[in-house]
Amino acid sequence: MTATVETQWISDAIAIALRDTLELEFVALNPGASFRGLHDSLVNVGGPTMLVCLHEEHAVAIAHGYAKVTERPMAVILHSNVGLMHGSMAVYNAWCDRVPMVILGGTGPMDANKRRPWIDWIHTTTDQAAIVRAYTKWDDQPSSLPAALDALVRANNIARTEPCGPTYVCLDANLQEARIETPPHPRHLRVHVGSQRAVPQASEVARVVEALKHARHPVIVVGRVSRSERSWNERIQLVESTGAMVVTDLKTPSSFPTMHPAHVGVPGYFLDEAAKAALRNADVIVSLDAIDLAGVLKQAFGNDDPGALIVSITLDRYAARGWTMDMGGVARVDIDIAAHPDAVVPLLLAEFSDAEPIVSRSNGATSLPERTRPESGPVTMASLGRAIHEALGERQFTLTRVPLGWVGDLIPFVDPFSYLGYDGGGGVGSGPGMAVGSALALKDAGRLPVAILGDGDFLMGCTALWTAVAHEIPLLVVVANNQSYYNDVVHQERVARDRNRPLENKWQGQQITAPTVDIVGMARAQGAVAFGQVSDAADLPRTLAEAIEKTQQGAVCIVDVLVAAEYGASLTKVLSQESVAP
Ligand SMILES: Cc1ncc(C[n+]2csc(CCOP(=O)(O)OP(=O)(O)O)c2C)c(N)n1
Ligand SMILES: [Mg+2]
Repeated sequence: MTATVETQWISDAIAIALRDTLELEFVALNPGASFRGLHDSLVNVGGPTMLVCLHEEHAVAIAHGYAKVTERPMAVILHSNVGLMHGSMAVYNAWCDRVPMVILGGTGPMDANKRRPWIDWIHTTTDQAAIVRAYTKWDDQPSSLPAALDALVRANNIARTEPCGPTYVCLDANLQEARIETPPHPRHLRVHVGSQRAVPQASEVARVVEALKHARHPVIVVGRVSRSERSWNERIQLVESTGAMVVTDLKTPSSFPTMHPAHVGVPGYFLDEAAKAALRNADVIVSLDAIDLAGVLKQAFGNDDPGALIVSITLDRYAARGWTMDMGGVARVDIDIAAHPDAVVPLLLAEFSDAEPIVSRSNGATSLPERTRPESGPVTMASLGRAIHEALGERQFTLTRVPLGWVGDLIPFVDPFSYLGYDGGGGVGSGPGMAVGSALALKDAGRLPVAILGDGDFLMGCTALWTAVAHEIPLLVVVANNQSYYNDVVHQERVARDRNRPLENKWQGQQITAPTVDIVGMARAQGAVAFGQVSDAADLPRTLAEAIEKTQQGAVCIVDVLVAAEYGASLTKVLSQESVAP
């Protein structure tokens, strides 16, 4: 803003450093007195562009959604202890999703003599970062301007270093509000950002090349990879020149064209039968940072030895913390490469560059389900998916989220931005906020951001949409409204069967029907344009077309669609298995 204003206060220097040194373009926040100094500096001196949020959980989710697209951190400021507590679930989601994020907080004054009665005491804690330490990469609470700038530079670099994650710097309210006695040393003005990518050992890469050259049925399981178009193309080339088959999932963003003949089965949260069969038939299995590789293998092989040679390419060991089990199980691995998959694929590819493209040894081509138009009657997840796909037409789109009952072939993934994956930590309520952050990152990119959200997810997080309206971030949200927490209905049914209880009781405590929630009203209350409730599939094409058009004109649009409360048989089966549930 007014960059000419002299930086007199410590928070002025911090605000400017966030923008110029850390290169953070946006800061998401809900206000709080513990950072009133920094807030004043952001408003009157400069810094990242402020995004105002109605809940701290949304501030973090917005930064999460932004990082999913850009692979860069957004700054978030969370008010002393209470704001941090509100934001903590979303921090956990960001941690599990390995996205970069720089979180700032306020506390104190730590000098008890300077505390205002009552309020400063209840908002001061001795070790505020303890609330999120188990699922952040690093934290600090600096006591001077130079120390604060150092802490911020370090927080930024650590957040951006793979495996990425959130970092947290707590700024004493008194420190922020103090005058600058000695101007910061110019070294602090140095731009110091960017991640360092670990280089894999050549001998280990050579072993993988040998294995792939001799493999008759290689399978590549793709997990956490980047949004780089180049890496996307390299994966396709590697698959085509090795004749591998590919398994992807809905937990991670689109990583391989789902309609490619080498793509096996339908991406989901768990393996489908085709993917399991491909893995059982494999002689070499290469994991490109698959989430819970041990769990992937367990789904295909149970406790049996897979027989195949297993290659794991992941940096995830560097994201190890003791509190959460988010690293998944310990996989029996034959070749273990500690590097980012995107750094390894080109090295493998180089050894196959002369090879005749095999394209695929697979017969597992997926094809789009038959379209039976015109559809009418009650809406199912399948008919909703087909209608959205149809309405999108030739447009470039990004699905920021799909609901739990989604079937992964309803809308094919054709590029690295087709789909952004799930929420990381399974924390419901993040869908709207993450959609807003992703839509912000996609603004002006010529892509239509589309979030397809469960009603439970929408209702927990829908005030995040106010931020999209307030900051003019176009976004289309389709609510797959089954008027229930259906995921948990499936669980209650399982328990009812085990215990021989009345099956019809599975709905109790799970339905959102008495009263039904006015989702359209909730959306309009945020300033969004709302459509529906649509309950007949015949009305979907027209409504979706109108909503898409309005979104393209710059609106935030919500379409409330009443969908049948049911999941596909395979998801129902795996969800309700013993000890295999989200
Ligand atoms: C914060 C949080 N609370 C509760 C849960 C448990 N949970 C998992 S899925 C789910 C249902 C979500 O409902 P909705 O978004 O409507 O999806 P549906 O299952 O109906 O398709 C719930 C409550 C959770 N994962 N996170
Ligand atoms: Mg629901």
